[in-house]
Amino acid sequence: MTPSQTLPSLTLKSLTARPLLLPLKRPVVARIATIDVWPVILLDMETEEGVSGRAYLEPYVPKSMRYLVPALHDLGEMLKGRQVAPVEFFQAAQNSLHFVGYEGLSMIAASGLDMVAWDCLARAVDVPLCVLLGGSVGPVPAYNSNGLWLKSPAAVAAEALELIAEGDFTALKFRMGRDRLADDLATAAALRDAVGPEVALMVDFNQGLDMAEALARCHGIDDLGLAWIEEPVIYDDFAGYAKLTAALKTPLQIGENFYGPRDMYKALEAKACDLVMPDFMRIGGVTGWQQAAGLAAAANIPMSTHLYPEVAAHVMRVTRTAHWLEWQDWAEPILAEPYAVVDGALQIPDRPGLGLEWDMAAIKRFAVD
Ligand code: SMN
Ligand code: MG
Repeated sequence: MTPSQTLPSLTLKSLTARPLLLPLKRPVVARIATIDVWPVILLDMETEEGVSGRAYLEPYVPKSMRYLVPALHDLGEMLKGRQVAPVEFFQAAQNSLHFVGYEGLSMIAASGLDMVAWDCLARAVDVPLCVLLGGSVGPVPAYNSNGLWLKSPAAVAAEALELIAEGDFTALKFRMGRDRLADDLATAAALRDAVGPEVALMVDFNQGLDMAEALARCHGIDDLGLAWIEEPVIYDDFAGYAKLTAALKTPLQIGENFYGPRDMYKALEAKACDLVMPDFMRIGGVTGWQQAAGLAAAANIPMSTHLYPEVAAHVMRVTRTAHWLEWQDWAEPILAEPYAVVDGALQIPDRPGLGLEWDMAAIKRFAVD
């Protein structure tokens, strides 16, 4: 049988990056920072053949958009006229910035380019991204990470019920790092009481502790039956993490600050964690994720996602050690058709690519210079 059509070859025409500031329904209140508006950079890739790609970045800090937007436009200019080949684009972007270091903002820009290029390619062949990657459309188990910041025990318990109701979730993440261990313990008790024994609970310290505090605090919560303890100390202290991992019964989770698969390799080599959860803007988009997923598979380490729930859903369908998808709805104000959550699982829509379409009126409303 001969194929009915040849694979389209796409030629990059332009990459446009548009900065937005979105309101957050539940502001982020962590030990190291408070965030009440959520920066989002919309990425639109156009090709000479008329196929376009869409993805976004969410770089936490509004002023970082002033550096990332020109960097993204520059990468688009650099690659203009070339065949859209995400793996090659990612490599070219990294190579072009290597002498200033491939981590930090360089990696975030390269990851954004990568995600939008993958979307473009999947749209060109008219299949959902997970299908292009060799998987199939289906549900992806998720935990709700929309809230449960550093509030009072009663407020956390009440909010937990709202969060479960957002999609019949069976897992939630809450934050710790209050002034005293007793306050964190009271919050955990109120939360468990509200949600019952079956809901899985993850805890995130958002890097808020030093090693001495972390030893005391993590031992103090080690008998609560938590699904994981995330980032108790500063993200790159792999020696400290190795010590905690060895000392604790509860699985230790890190990864949202791995800049590329090499960082994850170093963390695994140092036995710095039991679980990993790379973030798409830091691990290197879809391309970096795929490389990291190979490492996790070889090491038999469960792999969860961080932010970017739509990209996360697609790659989790082809991740050998897929664990939990972190669900947030923070980009939804600008999405025309957000993904649905059913029975605690994110549902991949049967649309080409990532299937993201912009709500143009909302984009106008939230645009910044
Ligand atoms: C987090 C995510 C987004 C903003 C601040 C903190 C957090 C997480 O570390 O894992 O969800
Ligand atoms: Mg975290």
